[in-house]
Amino acid sequence: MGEGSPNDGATSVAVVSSTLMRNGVPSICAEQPSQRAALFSAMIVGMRIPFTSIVPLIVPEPAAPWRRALPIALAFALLTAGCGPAGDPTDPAAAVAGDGKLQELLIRHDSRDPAYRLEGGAVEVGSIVTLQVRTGSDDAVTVALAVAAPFGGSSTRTAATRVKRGVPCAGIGASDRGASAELSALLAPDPILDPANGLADALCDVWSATIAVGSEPTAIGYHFEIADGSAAVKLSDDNINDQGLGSTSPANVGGDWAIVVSPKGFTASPLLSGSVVYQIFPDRFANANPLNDGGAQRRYAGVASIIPWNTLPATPPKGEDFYGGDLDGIRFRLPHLVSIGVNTIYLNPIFDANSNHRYDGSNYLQVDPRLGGNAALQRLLAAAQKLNIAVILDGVFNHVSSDSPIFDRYGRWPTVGACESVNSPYRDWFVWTKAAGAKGPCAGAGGPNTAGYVGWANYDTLPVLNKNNPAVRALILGDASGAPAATLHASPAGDAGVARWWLQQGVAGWRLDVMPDGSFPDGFWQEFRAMLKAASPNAPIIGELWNRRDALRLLRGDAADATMNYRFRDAVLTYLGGKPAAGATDSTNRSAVLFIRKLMGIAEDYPTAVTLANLTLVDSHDTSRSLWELTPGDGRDGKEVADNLSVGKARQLLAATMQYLLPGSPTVYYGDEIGMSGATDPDDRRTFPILLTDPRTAHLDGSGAGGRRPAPLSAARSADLTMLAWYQKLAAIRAAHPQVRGASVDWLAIGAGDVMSRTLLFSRRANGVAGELAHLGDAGSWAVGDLLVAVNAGGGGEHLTFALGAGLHLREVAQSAGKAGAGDPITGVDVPARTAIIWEVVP
Ligand SMILES: [Ca+2]
Ligand SMILES: [Ca+2]
Ligand SMILES: [Ca+2]
Ligand SMILES: [Ca+2]
Repeated sequence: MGEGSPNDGATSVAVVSSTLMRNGVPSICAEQPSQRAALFSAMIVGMRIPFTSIVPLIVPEPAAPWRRALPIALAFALLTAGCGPAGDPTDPAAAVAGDGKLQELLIRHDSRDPAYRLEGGAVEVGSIVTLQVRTGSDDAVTVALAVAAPFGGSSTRTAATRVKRGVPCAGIGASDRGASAELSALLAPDPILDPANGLADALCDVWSATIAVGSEPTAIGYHFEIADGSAAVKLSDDNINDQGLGSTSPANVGGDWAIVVSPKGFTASPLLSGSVVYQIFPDRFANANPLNDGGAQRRYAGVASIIPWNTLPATPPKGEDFYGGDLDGIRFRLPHLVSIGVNTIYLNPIFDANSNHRYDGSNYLQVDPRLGGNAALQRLLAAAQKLNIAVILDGVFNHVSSDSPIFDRYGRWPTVGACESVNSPYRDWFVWTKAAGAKGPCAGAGGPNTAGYVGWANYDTLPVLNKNNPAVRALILGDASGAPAATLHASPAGDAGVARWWLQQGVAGWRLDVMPDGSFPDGFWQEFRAMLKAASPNAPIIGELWNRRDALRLLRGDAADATMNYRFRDAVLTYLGGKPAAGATDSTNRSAVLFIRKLMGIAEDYPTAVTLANLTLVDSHDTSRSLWELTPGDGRDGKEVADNLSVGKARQLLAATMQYLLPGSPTVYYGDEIGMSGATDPDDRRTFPILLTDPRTAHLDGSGAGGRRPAPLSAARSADLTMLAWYQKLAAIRAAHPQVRGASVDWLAIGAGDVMSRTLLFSRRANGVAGELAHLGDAGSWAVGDLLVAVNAGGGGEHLTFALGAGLHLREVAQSAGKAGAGDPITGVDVPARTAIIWEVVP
């Protein structure tokens, strides 16, 4: 609950939910010296401004009594909600079925614990998933499983069956998949194990129910409903971290746990699995040919300008400032990409367009002449293929430019565009908004200027295509019937459709802009996938799926292969100390425990094939640069202060470590690897500084024949070759240890600070199986080549203890701070502030 949070000004606050509840009162209310920390959620209800939010907090004990650790408004809220120096309202001996009470501290479900969800993570069609829930023994009268299929729909309830009665609560469930036993106790704390709760000897029942997931790919949501007379609670996911532990509340405040159901045998594109992806904003990466930069052409209402390399993008962004980057420039810089392990390039849009971002394309079959046209793309594809680099294009199939020939709002094309006449052959390709007689920029039944149209996000430059129109579908998807291509646009592509036609030209696959947009009808992306995979089974399909709900709908094996994993970005940047993205609620929480929980929750949401393919990015053209977020200081001036920048860069090396050494396809936004910074659009789209170490590319700042002199660069904005060396080292480690491209990661330990620690240790084992752990003391379970990675995101050194067993030999492979690690890695090591250390198991 930071400053300016929406509950400011709330006149009434009710605490309705907590993972540590005692008969409706958060147990944290009682100050317990032995309780080192508690994680709880509260629902804040503002009466003046209707608002609800789940607020996650870590409250350290005994270092800071909870009232002092909390924002004053929340502490007051807890007090008014009945928190105070309470006694212990939970008396296990008093439990009775039918007494109208529930022992909420004993109620538990953990989707990552095999004792509670027997088939973890995503499953294939036809599976039966067994779900179990713990209650106090002979406490609850009814336990029901509520299932919503698809996720977010209405629920149907089935009674759970009691399968165990009167067993020690502490013996139910042991560890989370993918985490060591010691770490599980911190990742998924069980209140009965806290001596302060006096529940060590409590007895519990276990209830069980199953879900038959059906025969179609889908996403299923579930929660539990537990009742004893008037005491009725819902046990649902807790919204603190997706999946894993839940919490009880009168309402389903946190939402359902999710089970993704994928087709049988679903595998991601091998082209994408574990690839290293490099994202390029083409106008800003490299300008090989100043002669194609173009002049001051009219662009919508404005005029394009050509800007010298190294100057900052115009603010506010109008899309009219061009730097002259082109595809031949990318081709000349391919060796640089190879040096950081890149084998896939994702290009922001390249088709003919009026803006520098080119999300307003005019012609799906024509590469912008400013980029060198179709011939330059062919040269790039041929050169990339020689280096085993695949090229993925940005598919903007939702909308086109208002200045495109098929729309022709400005009357610049010989075609009769949809905006020009109701009799245009393209009229039904768009969606019209004004009735006859109304005003609008286009021709309507009442004559000129009597019709309006739907533009994406209300931008009038981006008329939305009507994807229900068969001709529009044929344009994108092709026409399986073999009917003649009916349109100007489709004619060069023939019946292939533009998506498949570009595959025939050597493009590997597509990133799909605004994939979840509601204007794509049901089944559109399933048809897109079937069409594309029939043409090329390996063609990657990457969705622009920002939020979890969209990902659950489109990332289950029948639409996209992978997403731009912004959830990974949020987790990494928060942990490393940057500001989380808008919408994140946990700006105060940067602990290793919460970071691990977030990554486990993401992995649990997706089939393994998706986890392998997901683009593990830390920024893109749509976000601030990660270095910007990780650097202390305000604004450009503050972030370019040398001391601040060095903190940010140390953290950036850790971000790269997470990208390159955790499961997924590390995705480097052009220039991250040499220390490019910048706030969000347009500042995240600066020009790539020249690498003076490579004279062959010294002219790619547009200073070639006929070019303009680039602006000088300050030291803070120059290419950082030390950072580049770290990316190159990570690429070399990745290449030498193929298990890094797999899905198995084991979270082994965190630093001495326990739940407040900023230090973590994970392994990537050569024979690793996702979710299965070696016993740490068992040297025999480790193999030569296994990797261990320690990361300390904090500003102070931390000691990390890990007992790997006698006879195990480790060799330090790399250290981001450039100093040798102190201590004995077999039993523990000091990890300096903001440092990553990587070891491998040697004979
Ligand atoms: Ca009861
Ligand atoms: Ca959870
Ligand atoms: Ca150029
Ligand atoms: Ca025209």
